[in-house]
Amino acid sequence: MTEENDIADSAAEPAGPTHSGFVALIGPTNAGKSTLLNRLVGAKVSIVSHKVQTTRAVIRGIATHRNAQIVFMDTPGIFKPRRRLDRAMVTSAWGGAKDADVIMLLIDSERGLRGDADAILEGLKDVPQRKILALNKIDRVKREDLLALAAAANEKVAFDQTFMVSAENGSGCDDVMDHLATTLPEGPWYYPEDQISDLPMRQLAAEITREKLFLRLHQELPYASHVETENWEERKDGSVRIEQVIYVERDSQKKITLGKNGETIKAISTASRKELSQILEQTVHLFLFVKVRENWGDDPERFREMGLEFPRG
Ligand SMILES: Nc1nc2c(ncn2[C@@H]2O[C@H](COP(=O)(O)OP(=O)(O)OP(=O)(O)O)[C@@H](O)[C@H]2O)c(=O)[nH]1
Ligand SMILES: [Mg+2]
Repeated sequence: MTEENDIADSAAEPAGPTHSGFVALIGPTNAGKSTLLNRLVGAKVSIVSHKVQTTRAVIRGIATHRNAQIVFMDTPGIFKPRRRLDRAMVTSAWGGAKDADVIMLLIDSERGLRGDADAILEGLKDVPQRKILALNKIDRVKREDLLALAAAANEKVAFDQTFMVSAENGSGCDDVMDHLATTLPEGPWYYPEDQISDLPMRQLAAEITREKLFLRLHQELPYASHVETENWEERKDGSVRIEQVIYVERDSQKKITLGKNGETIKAISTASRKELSQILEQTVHLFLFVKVRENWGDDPERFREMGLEFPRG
């Protein structure tokens, strides 16, 4: 090995002991967990929408800060489940919490403890891990309201630390990273330095299309749909051909997804293709097919594809 290589190698390895650990981001649906994950990792790893129940399974995003590798686990929002898919999502969120070294509860500070946040605080009481609180969307609320909210939440659960952040504009996020980097246990890194996610590209591509579908379609349709990548073909000219299937439950939903003269599916496809081209840094030819599968919400195979346990009964 040349001397030059020696220097390059030692620059890649952080000096001093390394720290690492898993941090589960849990919270009510729409609190901004996925937005925060992307912000902390510094790349789009998990999809985001203004609608509730966007994230469906645990997604890992890997960040490095100082000597620490922090593996964030984005989880589905916790809410009162109704459908089988809901139940699987909520189970997966609490499962993510169980696997973590630290649990970070994210609360939308505009909504406060109303609704599901209160029930989650109740559930957190029995969880043995170290817990930290992050009040998100502080760009939307007055400081005195934040202090009152922090006090109310800390009365219910003994949080090690409370942070006030805006996942949207990044405010307060460095404090979170500093805290985690210094408090996670000493230990080797779990992933190669440049890895930011453990999601296979085919699945991320399906998620990107699902995000566009969430943003474009209204009411119950997003929740009745599911996207899978069926085919991925790298072309000699450096481009990639991707085929995806959008599953819906009824023929009427298929019609809405296609839109008049195919306008809706075209808009979804264009938006998804543009973002995929950026992420993959290559030309993308995207082909979307809409299929009716009445009972996809009760099909164990679809759950496996999503990385969810199939709840029996
Ligand atoms: N103003 C503001 N909006 C935010 C902030 N963080 C997230 N949002 C918005 O909140 C909405 C929900 O964000 P997500 O990241 O999808 O929320 P989530 O908690 O992952 O939601 P689920 O996956 O459905 O549980 C999106 O419209 C975001 O743009 C923030 O700090 N400030
Ligand atoms: Mg999410």
